[in-house]
Amino acid sequence: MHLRIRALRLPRRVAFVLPLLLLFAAGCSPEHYPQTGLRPLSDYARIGDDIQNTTFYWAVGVFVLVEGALLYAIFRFRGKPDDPEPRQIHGNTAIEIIWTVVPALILAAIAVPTVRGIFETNAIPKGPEVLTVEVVGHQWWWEFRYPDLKLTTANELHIPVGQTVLVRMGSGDVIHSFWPPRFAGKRDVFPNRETRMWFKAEKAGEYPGQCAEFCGIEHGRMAFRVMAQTPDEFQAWVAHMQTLGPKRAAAAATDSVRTASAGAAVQTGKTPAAKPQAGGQDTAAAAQAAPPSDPAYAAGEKLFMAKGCVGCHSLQAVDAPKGMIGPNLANVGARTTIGAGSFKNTDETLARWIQNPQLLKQGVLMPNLGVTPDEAKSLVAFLRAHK
Ligand code: HEC
Ligand SMILES: [Cu+2]
Repeated sequence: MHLRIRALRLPRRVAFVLPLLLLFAAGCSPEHYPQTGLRPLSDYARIGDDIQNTTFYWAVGVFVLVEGALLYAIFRFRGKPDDPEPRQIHGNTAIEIIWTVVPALILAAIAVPTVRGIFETNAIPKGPEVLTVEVVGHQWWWEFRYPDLKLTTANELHIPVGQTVLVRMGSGDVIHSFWPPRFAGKRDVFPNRETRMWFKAEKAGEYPGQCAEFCGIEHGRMAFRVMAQTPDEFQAWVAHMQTLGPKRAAAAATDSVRTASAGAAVQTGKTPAAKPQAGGQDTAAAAQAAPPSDPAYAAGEKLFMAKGCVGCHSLQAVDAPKGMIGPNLANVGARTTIGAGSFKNTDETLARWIQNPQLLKQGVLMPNLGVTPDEAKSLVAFLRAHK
């Protein structure tokens, strides 16, 4: 009687648990949660993904065989009330050899690609086509430096599709972990020690990344975005960023209309007479020069100095000083997010951030500087023009 009731209860439990499991699995949808390591978009990520798949299929095979044998034995040899006691046995050399040798062979089959993958991912790509990026982890944001291009930016890593990127990583404070899941697995980032990874992105797009090592109160808001661009788009971005140098900053400060040629000079490393590059860049640089005539911009610029923002933030992308406490703001006006991927970069959030960063990101290492709403408006106008 008791047994019959339990047998009846089982389907109800299944009916309850199954939808829950389905709901759970729906949470894995890569469209809504793009921060996934299961859809690789680089050669490096594919190495890990292939090993994971190999291991997974072996595991499924083992699961089916073992559970199948178990279920078969349970049903085929189940006891009935008046069965005699079965024959008692002890040990079976043949079976023991089989269940030792077969798993050993399976483990070897998994170990070979795994060890090969470890060596492949640890190799350092060399050659003129390799783009080196330095990643510096900070509490709680990411600094990206391009030593060969002399560029610095923050929280948005621009890379060209189809070109191998060598990522050399370090930390300005505690241990972090750099994790751009579509392109590579997690790799720890240490103070005073360099770690590396490399990858060649396969598809243009904007992809999320995240610090993956608990590093303090705002670890959860230490995200970044990978902007994978076509080679042409990337070159245009580099050319534009190279107009955001110290000369441009100086020229803008004196309200010079010649900013465009100064920008071009930084870009080519030659005199201002050097031939301008693509026409679009000159207009971009000219647009940069325009804002100083806006009174809000001028007021914002004064506040940026007076409130001490300048002590923690650099406004030049070219040859930016190292070891700044806050993110580089040379192109902050163009970035999609602020607060290391935490908030959309709208004028409203930017103003709220400047007035009270602690309110948006508790414990953040940017102090509350007592900026009034009006002052914040001017600072937003100033920063928005830096793009
Ligand atoms: C003591 C150093 C310090 C000072 C002074 C400072 N900041 Fe910051 N700022 C930071 C740090 C650190 C962050 C990064 C916070 C984070 O995301 O965890 C930051 C972030 C920012 C960001 C967001 C950047 C991004 O891409 O996420 C903006 C904008 C900004 N600060 C503007 C200002 C302005 C304007 C002032 C002056 C009113 C100022 N800061 C003063 C340290 C400072
Ligand atoms: Cu971190």
